[in-house]
Amino acid sequence: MFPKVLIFDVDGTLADTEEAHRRSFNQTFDHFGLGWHWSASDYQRLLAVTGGKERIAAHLDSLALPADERAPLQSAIAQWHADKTVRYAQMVAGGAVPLRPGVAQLLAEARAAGVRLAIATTTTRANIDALLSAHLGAHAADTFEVIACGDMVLAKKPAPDVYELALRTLGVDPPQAIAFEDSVAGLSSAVGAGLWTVVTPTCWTEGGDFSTAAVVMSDLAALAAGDPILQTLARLWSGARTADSPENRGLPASTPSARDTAAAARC
Ligand code: XBP
Ligand code: MG
Repeated sequence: MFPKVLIFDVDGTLADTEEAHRRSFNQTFDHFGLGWHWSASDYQRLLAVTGGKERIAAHLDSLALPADERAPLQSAIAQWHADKTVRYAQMVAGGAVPLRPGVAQLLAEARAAGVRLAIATTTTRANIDALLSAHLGAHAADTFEVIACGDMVLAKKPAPDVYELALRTLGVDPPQAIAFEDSVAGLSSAVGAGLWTVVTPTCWTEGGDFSTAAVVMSDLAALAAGDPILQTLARLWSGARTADSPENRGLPASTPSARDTAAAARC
């Protein structure tokens, strides 16, 4: 028995994108002469704030500035974020950020099995289109029946809104779906929407409290031990639906793939 739909987070789940986001933010800050630079450790801390515009605002709030200096900067955030989005989209459109291990395989298996696919993310549609077209071809966005983005809901993750929007648009109830996430905020959002959730942390999000996840592992390829990923996933998911307690947590995480190790080094 397969779930009706798989709902994927984007950043950190479909691809380990946050280094590209960080570099894009810093290029924008340079371009506008702000004198800001987010190091990897700055950015890992700032990732607790979901949404690029909100992240910039949080950084601005942390600066000791007189009100008459702060106000014009606050009103420029949308312009800076638009510039950053163009830079990020150009960076990923060229294929600089690969899909994470197992993602392409699971998407292909799901399509072949008639399992519907959707996205629920905090990022923008422009970023999604750039990433997907780099890896899934010109009609990449058609792979996902519903693409729910951050600016389509009032409250971004960890609020459940973006997953609830995806489920409502799909016309699917939570028990018929599986969510895939990489972060604590994303897990809270998916679980808040009632979803059985697989977490594959990256070096930016590892070490979070993933205790409400159904499965936590280094990447989706770890589910491919001998069987198709979808088959292993469906077995865990349907087992969880029949068993009282979620007996599927804590699967032996795979040894980090070379790419994950590289990502860890980048972090
Ligand atoms: C992660 C986020 C996003 C990205 C940056 O999104 O919180 O804000 O870090 O993208 P996801 P934007 O839900 O896919 O993990 O600058 O477009 O917000
Ligand atoms: Mg994410």
